[in-house]
Amino acid sequence: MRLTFLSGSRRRTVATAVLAGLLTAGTLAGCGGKDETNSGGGTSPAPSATTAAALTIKDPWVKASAAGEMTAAFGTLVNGTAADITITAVESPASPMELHEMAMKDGKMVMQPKEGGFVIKAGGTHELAPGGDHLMLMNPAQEIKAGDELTFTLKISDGTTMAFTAIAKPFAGAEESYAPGHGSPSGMPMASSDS
Ligand SMILES: [Cu+2]
Repeated sequence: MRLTFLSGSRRRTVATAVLAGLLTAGTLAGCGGKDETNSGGGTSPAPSATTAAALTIKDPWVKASAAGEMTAAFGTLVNGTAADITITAVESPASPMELHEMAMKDGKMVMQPKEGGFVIKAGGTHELAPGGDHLMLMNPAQEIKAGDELTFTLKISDGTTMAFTAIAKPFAGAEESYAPGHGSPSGMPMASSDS
């Protein structure tokens, strides 16, 4: 299986090369030549994703679930740049998506949309894990079976994106209840309600 996020460091190298190229171009004005601005089919996006190229995710996975049942994607985001990266949204063909955090509401931990998105500090990591921040699949169109590979696209505040593939696996936890007022999920059992 090919995981696009694995190429992060290579793309970072490319980004560095592009930057070096710009500097060189400034010095050798007019050596223009063949860069990638017009190569090939024209279907690939502009090669400007320098920030996204340095954002990677380790061990991405999705909790297997039934069609129409909320579930979530996890992994460890790694910021390889010298600047903070803010993830403002996430998309997937598999489901409408939201960025979620866990928060205390009325004495209970519930999940809710993360105001302002996820911030990954310069050179730092940001864990997405059951019981913490996660990428929420609000309403998967189809059953997500163990072994399925789902693609996700993270949207970054500078306008770039970062796509990755996560594999589905069974998991008994991550059944947090949803904060009231954001649309209530019937059939989302509460992990621990001992109040
Ligand atoms: Cu959630």
